[in-house]
Amino acid sequence: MKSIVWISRCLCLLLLSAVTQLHAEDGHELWLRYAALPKTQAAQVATHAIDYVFKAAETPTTQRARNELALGVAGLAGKKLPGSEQIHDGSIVLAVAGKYAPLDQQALPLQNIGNEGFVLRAITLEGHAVIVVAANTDIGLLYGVFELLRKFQLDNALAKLDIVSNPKISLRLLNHWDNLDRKVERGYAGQSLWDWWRLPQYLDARYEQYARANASIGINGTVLNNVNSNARILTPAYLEKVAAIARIMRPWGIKVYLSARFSAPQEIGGLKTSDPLDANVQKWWNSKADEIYQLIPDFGGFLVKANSEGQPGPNDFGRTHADGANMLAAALKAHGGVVMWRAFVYSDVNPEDRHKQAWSEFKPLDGKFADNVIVQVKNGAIDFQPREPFHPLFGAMPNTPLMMEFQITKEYLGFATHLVYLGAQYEEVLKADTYAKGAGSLVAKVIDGSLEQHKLSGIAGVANIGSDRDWSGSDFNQANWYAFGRLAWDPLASSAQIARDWLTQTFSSDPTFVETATQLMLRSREAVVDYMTPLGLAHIMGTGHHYGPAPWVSDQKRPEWNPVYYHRADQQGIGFDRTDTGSAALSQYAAAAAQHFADPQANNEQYLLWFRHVSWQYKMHSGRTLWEELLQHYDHGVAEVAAMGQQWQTLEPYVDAERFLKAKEFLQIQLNEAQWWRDACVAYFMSISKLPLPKGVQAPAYNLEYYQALSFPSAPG
Ligand code: GCV
Repeated sequence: MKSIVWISRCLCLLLLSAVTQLHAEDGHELWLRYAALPKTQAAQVATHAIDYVFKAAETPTTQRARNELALGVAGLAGKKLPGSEQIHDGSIVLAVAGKYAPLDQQALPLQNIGNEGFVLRAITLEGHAVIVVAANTDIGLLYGVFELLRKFQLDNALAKLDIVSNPKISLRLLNHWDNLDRKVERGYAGQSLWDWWRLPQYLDARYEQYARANASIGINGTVLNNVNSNARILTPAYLEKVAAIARIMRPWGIKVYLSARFSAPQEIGGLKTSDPLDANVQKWWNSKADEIYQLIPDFGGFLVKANSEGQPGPNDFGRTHADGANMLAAALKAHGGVVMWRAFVYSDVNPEDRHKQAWSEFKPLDGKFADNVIVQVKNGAIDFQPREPFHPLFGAMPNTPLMMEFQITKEYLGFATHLVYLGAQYEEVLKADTYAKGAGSLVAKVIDGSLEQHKLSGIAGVANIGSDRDWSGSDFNQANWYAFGRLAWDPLASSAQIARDWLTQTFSSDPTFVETATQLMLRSREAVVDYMTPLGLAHIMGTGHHYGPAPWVSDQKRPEWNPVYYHRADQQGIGFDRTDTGSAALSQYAAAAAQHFADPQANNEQYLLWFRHVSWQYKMHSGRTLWEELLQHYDHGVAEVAAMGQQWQTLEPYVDAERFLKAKEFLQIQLNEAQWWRDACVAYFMSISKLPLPKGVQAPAYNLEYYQALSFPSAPG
């Protein structure tokens, strides 16, 4: 049977490639394929890329910028791009400020774009119509080249090109939850990229490819190891390996950072304590920092998970998070390094609503952190759920720079096989209004530092990258990596436009393809909310591995690890009362934000069960009861995935066979699992509410016991 399936799959692939005449691709090239453009577009590029004139110092970074430009033009327009000393009509001028007097006289707005920005402009220079890519630094130039190549693929108006761009956020980082044995915590794309065993002698070609891909979307830092960290990463042998990776990242403008284990002074330093106020501990970290900077002069700094889920931290010694962070910050200060201190803390011995605990612990520390500390806050107060209200710490710590932590890997969103475009989720959070300083105090403005004029600003994405050929476990998961980078550069950008850009670069510029696939991606986020956790439900997935539904689980030692802690369903109703009659977590938000989330008049039912416990008979805006509405959402979620599958089917003529079939098969997995989520949750909530299914609503395929008995000892991640 298996071999019949296999043979028919191969035949299908062969047939598809014959029909589509598109060569098979495996996703390895990401969005940097530079596939040949349609004729008229290619001709346009060719007229704007006659040759290039280089007016900057030769550095490893400018070398990469020139190579990239040549590679891009060759692929897109089928044209060799010669270098030239002389400017012609159609030259591309690559220039760094101060290196080319005629360009400096053009009064380009270079003073506004800092060290990483660029100006892309079609101008007349020395009597010739040219496109200039100008920057203050070589890295700005590299970013400008990537943007120009993007424009070649997306834009029809190259003669009017006029872009002034610089990143709004200074630290734009990936966080790898990669262990030293190459297992990736919550990773669904194979092993860790970092081959620690063979480093530093063997340098896998993928390190450079990784750096290039990140640079192309403006990511400028990477934390190489898991926040549940192993102190061994700080030993001399490992630091040599880290230094080897750093050398590859450097020309692409990417700094390396490490997750530091707070108890390292005891574990690898032979000290009796790791108390941050102990002079010997400070000394140990100081000399560790000196050692690191000897090897890696541009080392970025430390990321720390402390006193969270069993990790060591300053509380172990009766000290605060600020004491711990400041001690590490002091060690890094002279070298220009930063400490990213995570606010993801909650404790099983603290009876307070988990939603409230980070705020309760960190808010009193506002203003107590050193100036090279930034506090890293997850987008929501629980844990990367399909939908969460923004974390109440955003807007609540005006005297402390806060950075965003998004999750790109889909721990709670169906792992690698579900198609869920996270750009939509990121945009929702970034554009949420904290009302901290009145209307318009967007989360984006908190983290880009503009709301409180902080110099330090940052955003991190928990990476979805591994050793799989397609890097991210599916082609569509690459879109989440891409969207993260683009939103890190410009947190107010449109995720819909980013999806269009990604689709064009990754698959095809055909307008029918791009529009249909964009719609598919945009509906995917709401679909997953509906088939997993509609109307503000959260954290009702399988225990430990987090795969599949398990709203019935109530036997975990820590109360807040039980799904029943979150949904609180009983025969009368469902939801977590976080208003004043309950945990009062709502009061951690500014009044206007709280009203938006939980006022029944505010017409916002997305968060209903997150903030309120309501009767099954509660009247929704639709006129349905809550019970009916819940069922309606579950059904809608499944129907949406079915519709996404149908939409994808219509796109077959535009996509190469291998990637088409993979997405098609994954969408079928997603449909089966969406149905499973819906059926298991409906069966469970029915058993609690004791309510019948309204007429026309399909009964779950199996009884509740069937779903409860499923087990997945080998689930990945
Ligand atoms: C790295 C959740 C995840 C853990 C993760 C933790 C964190 O609890 O399930 O795998 O640990 O978040 O963000 O620290």
